[in-house]
Amino acid sequence: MGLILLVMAGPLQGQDETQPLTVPLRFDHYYTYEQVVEAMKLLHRTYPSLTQLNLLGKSEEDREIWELTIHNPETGDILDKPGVYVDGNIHGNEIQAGEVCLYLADLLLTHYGRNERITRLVDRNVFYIVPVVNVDGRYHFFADANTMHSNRGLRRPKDDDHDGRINEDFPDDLDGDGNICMMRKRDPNGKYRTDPSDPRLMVRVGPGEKGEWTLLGYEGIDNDGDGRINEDAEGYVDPNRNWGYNWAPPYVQRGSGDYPFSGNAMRAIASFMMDHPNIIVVWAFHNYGGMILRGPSTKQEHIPQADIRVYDYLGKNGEKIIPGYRYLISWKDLYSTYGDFTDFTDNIVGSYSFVGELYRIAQETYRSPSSGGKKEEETLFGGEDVERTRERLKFNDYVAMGMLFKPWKPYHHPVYGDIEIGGWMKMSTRIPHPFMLEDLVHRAASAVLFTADQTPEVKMTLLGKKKIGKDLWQVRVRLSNEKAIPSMSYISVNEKLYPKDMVTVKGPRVTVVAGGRLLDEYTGRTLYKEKKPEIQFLQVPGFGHTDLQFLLKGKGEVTFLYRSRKAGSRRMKVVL
Ligand SMILES: [Ca+2]
Ligand SMILES: [Ca+2]
Ligand SMILES: [Ca+2]
Ligand SMILES: [Ca+2]
Ligand SMILES: [Zn+2]
Repeated sequence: MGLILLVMAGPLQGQDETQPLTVPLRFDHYYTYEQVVEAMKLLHRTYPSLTQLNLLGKSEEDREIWELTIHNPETGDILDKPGVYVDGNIHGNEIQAGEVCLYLADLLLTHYGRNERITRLVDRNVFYIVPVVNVDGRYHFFADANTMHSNRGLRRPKDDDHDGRINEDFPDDLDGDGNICMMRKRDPNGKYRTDPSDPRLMVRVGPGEKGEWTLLGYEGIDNDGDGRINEDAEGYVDPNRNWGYNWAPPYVQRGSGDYPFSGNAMRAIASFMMDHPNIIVVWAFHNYGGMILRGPSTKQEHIPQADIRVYDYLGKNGEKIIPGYRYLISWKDLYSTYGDFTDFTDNIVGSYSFVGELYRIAQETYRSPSSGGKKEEETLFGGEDVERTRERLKFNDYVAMGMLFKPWKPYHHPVYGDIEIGGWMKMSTRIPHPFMLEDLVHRAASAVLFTADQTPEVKMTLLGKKKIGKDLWQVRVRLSNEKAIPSMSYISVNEKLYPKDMVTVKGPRVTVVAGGRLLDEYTGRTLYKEKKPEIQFLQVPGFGHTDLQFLLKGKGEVTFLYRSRKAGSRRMKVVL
């Protein structure tokens, strides 16, 4: 018992700075911001030929935002492979998202050359991994006393209560335990009474019942003497409402910032993405709720059915890879948000994007299968359910060794007088206890790898070559793709986000007389392009193919070159 407590106590504080980091990385604890950076540098040092470490920019408080690129340069140029971008911790308090990214990097690198599937992925794809987007948020989440919800936003100075002072009244860790918990005061007119089955828990009083407690919010005093408590903490700019697509000002979308991309990290990542146009899959990890979300983030009608089919295929497989997670649509199944990251990547970068909402609090159970009661899923959106909270308290006691919930303790408050401080601690509720972390990071990384494996793999083959006259040839070329994701998204095609894929035909002694899309290989029906038949524009669908037909005059060698922004390039030589 002593040993278990010793091992778990360090990690639950989030760090064990006496232990040097080693590869493979460990996922039985959470890494501080500094340790995440150290871990990325260590992976890069250990696998220099498979990685690049890029400094994307600096945060509002001058912390470094790092990106780790994983690919095998021996199998092709970096921009010539389907790019998979994965990030986490854009909300500073959503820390396990960073561990998912680190785990993914660690898994790819430590298994390269030893595991066939991983080796293939590293050879065929390129992974861009940003474990911590909101670096100040993660730093402060570990370094300062927090609730499980605080230090979410960017550290952009903002006067929340318009009193001319900035960030002057944070919550305060009154009892000095590193957590911002709740304050409660005995009050016969209060809205809460003690739960008879667990005195730590309060339940709302019913009509005609007598109250016992008033809840006074998070721990804190009136730091600036303005008569209000905890009214102006960091920010608030929400880094996931600050992107330059479908952005809305703060009176429409709380926390959107002064203008799109006003956050340093947003600007740095957007610019990185513009420099890496091969990104076709995006994963952004958050907590919590156990969801795999796709866009749009507000009600928009422009997403083509053909893209939705791709999303459904990937999302439904994701649901199976992470048991209990649900594949949902952001605006429809949750709520609408403006200036969202994945709306930006879907509609500007032209990727297929998912948000992984990590961790189901339903895993915190203390119940035998025969005891009945509500199903875990039924409590997911239902808010706080007393029965579930009782169960979670038992989970805290008997499984998490009391590390999630702080027992109520008396405290003398300068304004409220005699109160009690207690409740769920910062490393609870949204974040799994470290003993559950390894399962979480592995399954989330596996969902990413499933989508990476489904990025387009275009093959160019000669479908037919027929002499139809003197020096006149009919040549058919097939571009096929046996993966689920097309060579470019249908949004990208419809909204003309960038030029379509191209096939160019060149031969020193060959003229392209005609060329176009072969619609039916049996009837030969072809949609010939009016001008410049030697350049054809196209998209290669998922689980399908696109055929071209050319009439070529001349003889000798002719080269067909396929070039795609996201699916790489292919070259084929044919001799007439
Ligand atoms: Ca203020
Ligand atoms: Ca405290
Ligand atoms: Ca105040
Ligand atoms: Ca104030
Ligand atoms: Zn989030």
